Amino acid sequence: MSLSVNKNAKALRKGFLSDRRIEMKKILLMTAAFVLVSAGAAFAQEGAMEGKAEAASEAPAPERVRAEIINAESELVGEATFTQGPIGVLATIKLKDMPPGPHGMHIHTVGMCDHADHFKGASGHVNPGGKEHGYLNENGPEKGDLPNIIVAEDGRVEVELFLPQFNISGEGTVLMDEDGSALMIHESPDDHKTQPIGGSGARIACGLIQNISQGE
Ligand SMILES: [Cu+2]
Repeated sequence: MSLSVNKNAKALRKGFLSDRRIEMKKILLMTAAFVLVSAGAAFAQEGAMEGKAEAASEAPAPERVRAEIINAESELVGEATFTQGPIGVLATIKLKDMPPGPHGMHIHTVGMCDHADHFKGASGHVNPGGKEHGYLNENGPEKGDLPNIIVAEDGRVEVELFLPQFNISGEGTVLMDEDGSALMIHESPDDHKTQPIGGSGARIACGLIQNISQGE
């Protein structure tokens, strides 16, 4: 664009176009047309960029969230991933350095894992329906109830679990609600019946469920 303007200016200085007014008109018309086309293209591009900005402001729902699991000494002992499926969430949980044997495990309502307050900040089990605790309780279960994990003698355990009662985000019961949620592991087995936590005792490990990238 600027090149053709320069050419025109040079030509004008030489008096070349003064003898050829018709040619000049043609060139000017062509230049004007080019300006219009350029302006149109720029406008279209701006529109496209605005569209992109709008899409970015509505962040897409996360399809996978993670939790780094810490023990009561705040040491990292494992991790969990929660992947959204067509109905519900598929979880994988890997732990090490845990006391062998069965341990109660639940989704607690608040995304907070502070070992200094014995993970109490995570509050109780997710239970929007006001049910009683336990899979084997006729007035249960709570949505946050999960099966026990059974840690091997070497302190490790790895499980895959389907949580049809949860979605990661959106409507209904979701892991990523306003105050988040936490995966909690207790000292003792959950009998799936006794109130309020199946007799599973102290909170020994906690994973804050977060929308963070895989990092792998
Ligand atoms: Cu619990």
